[in-house]
Amino acid sequence: MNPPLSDSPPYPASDAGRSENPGARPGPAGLVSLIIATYTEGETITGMIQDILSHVRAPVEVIIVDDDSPDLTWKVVQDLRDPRVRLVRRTGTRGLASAICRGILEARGEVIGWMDADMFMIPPLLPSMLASLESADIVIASRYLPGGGDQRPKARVVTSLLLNRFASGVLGFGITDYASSAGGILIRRRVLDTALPQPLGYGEHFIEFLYRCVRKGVRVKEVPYVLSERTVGASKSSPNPLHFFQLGLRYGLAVLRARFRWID
Ligand SMILES: Nc1nc2c(ncn2[C@@H]2O[C@H](COP(=O)(O)OP(=O)(O)O)[C@@H](O)[C@H]2O)c(=O)[nH]1
Ligand SMILES: [Mg+2]
Repeated sequence: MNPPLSDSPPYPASDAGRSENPGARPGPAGLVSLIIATYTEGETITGMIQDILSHVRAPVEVIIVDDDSPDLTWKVVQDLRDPRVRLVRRTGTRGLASAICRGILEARGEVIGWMDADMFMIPPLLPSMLASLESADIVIASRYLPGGGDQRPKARVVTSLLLNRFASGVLGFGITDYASSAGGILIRRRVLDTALPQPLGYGEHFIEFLYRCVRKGVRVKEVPYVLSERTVGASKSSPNPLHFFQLGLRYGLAVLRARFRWID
């Protein structure tokens, strides 16, 4: 049984945004750190980085965490030679969640976000997501609010919808798109003083990260977005139906684990 919510210490409601624990190398005031984990994203990454840099007015650092992609994604990023873009090239390991966590270790911003390399619909939303952070600690993009949508192939749309309905029913707190915790999310840095994502698996453990945050009183806001299918590159989560099914199962189990695991 989880402890009742009233036992949770009140979450700091100040709008200052700055963590009291800014990290070893704090960045300039107002810095926004945006993390993209990549594996074989040579065709998408340049456009994605350019879109981010053109839409975000605040000082920004884009952190790419590439797992030594055979298509040399890391070299594409390196060749941009843009001081706002930082590259972490990991060798001998793979994994979306651990790559995002590695990016969080690098991040110097007061605001930290992560998104997929093929989520081209997110950069134009960043200004309004950042504005929403003024009255929230976490902002996530949601497909299931009025104005949102999912334009991918039907099997993926239905699986995601069922999974998110399940997560919303089991975990609650009015969050409609728990799965966006793995991509399409901005957090204030100080949220990391309250909960940390686990560097395990694909995106499933981020659901628990988000749930732990809301249980501890972190204010979460959702903004609608329309997810479309990637037009270049290949999906890593659904190379075949069996893999996709297994992943769906892992997400379902992660929801139950999040709900019933004792938290600190
Ligand atoms: N660093 C790293 N990134 C990964 C890995 N697997 C997937 N990604 C990235 O995770 C994001 C989501 O992957 P994607 O193929 O779009 O999966 P889908 O949207 O679930 O079909 C993309 O930015 C991928 O490049 C991995 O093993 N390592
Ligand atoms: Mg994708």
